[in-house]
Amino acid sequence: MKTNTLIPLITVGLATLGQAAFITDISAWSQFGDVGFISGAATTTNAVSTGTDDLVNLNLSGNDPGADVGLEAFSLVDFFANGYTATEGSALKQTFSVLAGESVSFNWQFLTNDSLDDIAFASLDGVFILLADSAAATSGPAFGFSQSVSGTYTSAPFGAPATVTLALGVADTDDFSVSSALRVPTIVPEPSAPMLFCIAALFASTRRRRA
Ligand SMILES: [Ca+2]
Ligand SMILES: [Ca+2]
Repeated sequence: MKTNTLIPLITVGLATLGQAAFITDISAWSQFGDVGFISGAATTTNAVSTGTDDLVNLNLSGNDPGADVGLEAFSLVDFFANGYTATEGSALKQTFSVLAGESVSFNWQFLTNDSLDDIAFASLDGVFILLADSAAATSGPAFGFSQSVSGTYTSAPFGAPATVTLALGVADTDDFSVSSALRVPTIVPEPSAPMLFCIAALFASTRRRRA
């Protein structure tokens, strides 16, 4: 697992946050299964590389999604304990430091062709967060998928400095076929929060250190 030391970017808006870095650099994240991009956004799918999960090949990277046991170990979650029988999926994750008062916040978009069984999730220090399931994807076609739904996740502010691990993933449940994707395209402005940290800051700090 790659671990990056965060240079926190504290902001009252978006001006100092590196959206471009967030969108274009997934190399600083640990990856499990199929992780790539859709329209410039970090994206993970549950589509196998051979394309046999779907009528068209929706795999992004050439890497197959992993089995549920591996996905759980990577994402630090127990799907069954949270009501889901995950079969296979993919995820990306990052470990970083937060200061007291900071939150983790991101926009997400769930894309799916599966009307029944797929889920998009996050895991923050092993706490399972359901972002969306197939039934919630009622916003219509997007990026070649038949249904979609978008949202924003913002954690509660951390009460003390901490090192936290955030995973973002998508999984088939109950069966293996008909695929979905989770996009995390942008950071979220939280102008009312005095000590907001967005995950995009991580990418920005990584790129600055590499420069
Ligand atoms: Ca699949
Ligand atoms: Ca599925």
